[in-house]
Amino acid sequence: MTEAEVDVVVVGAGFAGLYLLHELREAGLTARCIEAGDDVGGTWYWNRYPGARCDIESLDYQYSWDPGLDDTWQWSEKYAAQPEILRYLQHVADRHDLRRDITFGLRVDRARWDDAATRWRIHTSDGAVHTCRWYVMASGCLSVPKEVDIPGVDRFRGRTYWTSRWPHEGVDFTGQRVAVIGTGSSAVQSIPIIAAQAAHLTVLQRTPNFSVPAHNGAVSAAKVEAFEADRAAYRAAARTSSGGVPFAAVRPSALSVSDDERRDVYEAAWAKGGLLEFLGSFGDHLSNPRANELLAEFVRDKIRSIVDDPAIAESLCPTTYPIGTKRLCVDTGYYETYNRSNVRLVDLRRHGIASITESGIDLVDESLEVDAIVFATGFDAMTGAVVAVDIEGRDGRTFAEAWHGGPATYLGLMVDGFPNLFLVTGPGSPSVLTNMVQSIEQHVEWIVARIDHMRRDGIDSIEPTPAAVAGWVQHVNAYADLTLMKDANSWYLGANVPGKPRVFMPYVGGLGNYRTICDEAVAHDHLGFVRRGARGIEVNDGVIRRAQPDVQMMLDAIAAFDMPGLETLTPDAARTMMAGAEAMRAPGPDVGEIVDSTWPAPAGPLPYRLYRPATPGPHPVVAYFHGGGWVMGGITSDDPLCRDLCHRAGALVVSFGYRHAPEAPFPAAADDACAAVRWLAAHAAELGGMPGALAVAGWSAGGNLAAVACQVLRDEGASPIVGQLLLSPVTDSDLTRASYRDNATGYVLTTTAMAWFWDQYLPHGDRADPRAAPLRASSFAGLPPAFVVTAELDPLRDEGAAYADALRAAGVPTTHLAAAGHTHTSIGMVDVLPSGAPVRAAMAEGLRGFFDAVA
Ligand code: NA7
Repeated sequence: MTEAEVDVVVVGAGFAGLYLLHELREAGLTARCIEAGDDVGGTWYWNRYPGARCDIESLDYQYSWDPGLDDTWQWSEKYAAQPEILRYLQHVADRHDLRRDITFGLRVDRARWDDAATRWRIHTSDGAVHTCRWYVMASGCLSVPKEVDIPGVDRFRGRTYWTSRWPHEGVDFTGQRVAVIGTGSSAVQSIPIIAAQAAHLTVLQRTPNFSVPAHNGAVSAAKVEAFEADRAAYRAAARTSSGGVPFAAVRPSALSVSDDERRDVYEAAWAKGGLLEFLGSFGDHLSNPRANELLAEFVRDKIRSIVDDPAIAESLCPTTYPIGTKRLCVDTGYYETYNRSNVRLVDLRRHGIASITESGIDLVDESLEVDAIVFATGFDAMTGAVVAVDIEGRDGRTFAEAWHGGPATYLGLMVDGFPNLFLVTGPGSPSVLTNMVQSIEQHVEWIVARIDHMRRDGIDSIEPTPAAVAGWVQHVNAYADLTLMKDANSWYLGANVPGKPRVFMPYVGGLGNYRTICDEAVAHDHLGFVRRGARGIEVNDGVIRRAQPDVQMMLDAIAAFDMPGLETLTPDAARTMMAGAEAMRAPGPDVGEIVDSTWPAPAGPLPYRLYRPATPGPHPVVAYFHGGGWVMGGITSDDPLCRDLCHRAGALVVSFGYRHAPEAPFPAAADDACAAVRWLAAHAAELGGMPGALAVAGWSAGGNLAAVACQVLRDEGASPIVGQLLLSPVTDSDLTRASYRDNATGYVLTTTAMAWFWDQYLPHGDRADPRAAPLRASSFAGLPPAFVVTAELDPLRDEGAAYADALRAAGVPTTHLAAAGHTHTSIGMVDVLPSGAPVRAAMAEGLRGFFDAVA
């Protein structure tokens, strides 16, 4: 057995492996690249089927790291075909003399981490062992074909072909009867060419795909002009873009324009061709089901207009998933092919495959005789090539164990327990949702910079912490949840491979955003990583993106305004600022009726706003108290939230005005809140409420007032309150809890603003009075059942949790919902931040629970 030592072993000599070799060499490191194929190319080495071409325009789908390369290469087509892309990669390998560091025709079978030696030992198919400090899997997202899950493949006496393993010498189908199984991108590209050659072609389709025309031809003059005007700026724009391709910025909603305008935009995008332009023709195709359906129906109409036979056209129309949630195909004459007399479409949803036979394919109701079968059945995508290697990390941990419930990575780049092992375009990175070449370049540069840093700073090993991985997995999922991407049984989800865990693998947050996050992790002293070496063990545990993705976008937008802190304003100026923000927000759902009136508060009449459900009454009743730190706000300041609660809980919500500090300091607001509940209990029936079914609810300072009202009315005896819903409530005047430090700044409500609110509300008196700080109550027994919501990124988080604990300890039935990744304000941002909707649904469920218990 031979044993060779290099600094880095790289698996795969495609776009990623070649660039890695170059960068490692530039950094003065030794590297060995191991490649199963007989030459460079990766995906473009293997996928040689007829018609194989890239669905990203050639000018974008090329390296940007070697500007001189651009002068030595000219693409012949807008979308380059596989042979040309392969020639390009061969040209790059020649230009930089990369082949001398590559061993071809070899596979990596096993990889073992030797902790004592801080080395990987890589076992290859020739029996050799390569020892290295760093091990990089640049093995591709679509490189392991999916196993064929149809019985009888071995019995077939004709020829079988896989699009992903096409014979190098090509295939001549002249005079043959051919069957193609599958209708993904590979099939959509190859079917028109096979149909033109074969005597007869049968396409076996299980799920139709959406496809848009490529309109291939010469590279567009406009594109060349944009690139040549300033090459560096063009590439820089690609690097920070969402999809890795320079693209016009934010587009409006498809629902914001008239039908005619929308049709014009769609027609123009169809005439131009290409998937990014088409899907991106409006901004909300992948997030709003109604917008998506408009685009989907446009394509279906195109299919109906192209395909002569209406029944075949309907079979080709996808109806079971949103457009764009499976990779949108880009074709040349695909739908037209079904007008040929030698082509037949078999819809497997109606005539399933029973088995493959000696002479063809048995459907459940028919036998097809064919000479050749083409499997265009896809890949074990994104994880297949990684788990194909038997990898054992620290303490014998295997990838199979680490990814038991689905792939889990930090930034798509590293996995806990596998030191110095890097993935290129791994699950959890933008990869296949972007221009792969740009994503690859970002990964390669980040990885080589880490290796360089380790070498310079005497660090032997680096790996992510389990918390960093868990946090990233949660972030990737939360982002996907904001889109429609999980609504299709796609290979992005692993849904095409039987038994594979359903986890949405690519990061939908976009390349530019992702690049910022990767750089931020490094800039924050390698947040989420453990580094071991000469300086000892450095653990910087943490989660890089704690906020929900939409909450983070909101925080970024707010930060851009650079608004003054509340504590720097007068109360009136603070009120004006809050009112200004209210004017810009979405209104929230419709309710049956809204009535504004007044109620007789202790110091004179105050306003209330009543929200009545659209359903027939009488309804259970909620006395609601708005937020605003006892200083700001009013009966309409939580309007969207009140509408939402009314709509979801089917309850009559009455938002009460109460006196504000500093003009009316403590206990004015508390007294008003208690009086409001007593008044509502007495007048519920007249307002259309259900007697005996009254809950209190409130957000922030309003949550404080709701909690206080429960205590005061309990102490009065015979309280009418059947439940309390407290959203991020103020429960204590102690501002030293951990959440006041963790979330002191950066999440809208700051610790200093909270101190300022207390100074307005209770400037001189006793802040330990339970009517101000209900957590200081001497007893919590006998209080109404509670539903307490706390937000992770809120200074008030810990006092809300403490209140829930105190209630529970006193035997009060209590639900505590700790909303991950939310701030003090985000849960109430109805129709603005989708991630708050599940929390509000749970709150409404909580209210229903209070009422059901007394029904
Ligand atoms: P895809 O997109 O995964 O397509 C595979 C196709 O094969 C798809 O239509 C599948 O139908 C079909 N398929 C898979 N197994 C079967 C069986 N057992 N019976 C019938 N049909 C089957 O792979 P491609 O190679 O076309 O494209 C992969 C990516 O490469 C593409 O997205 C681009 O990014 C480039 P199903 O949808 O599962 O019903």
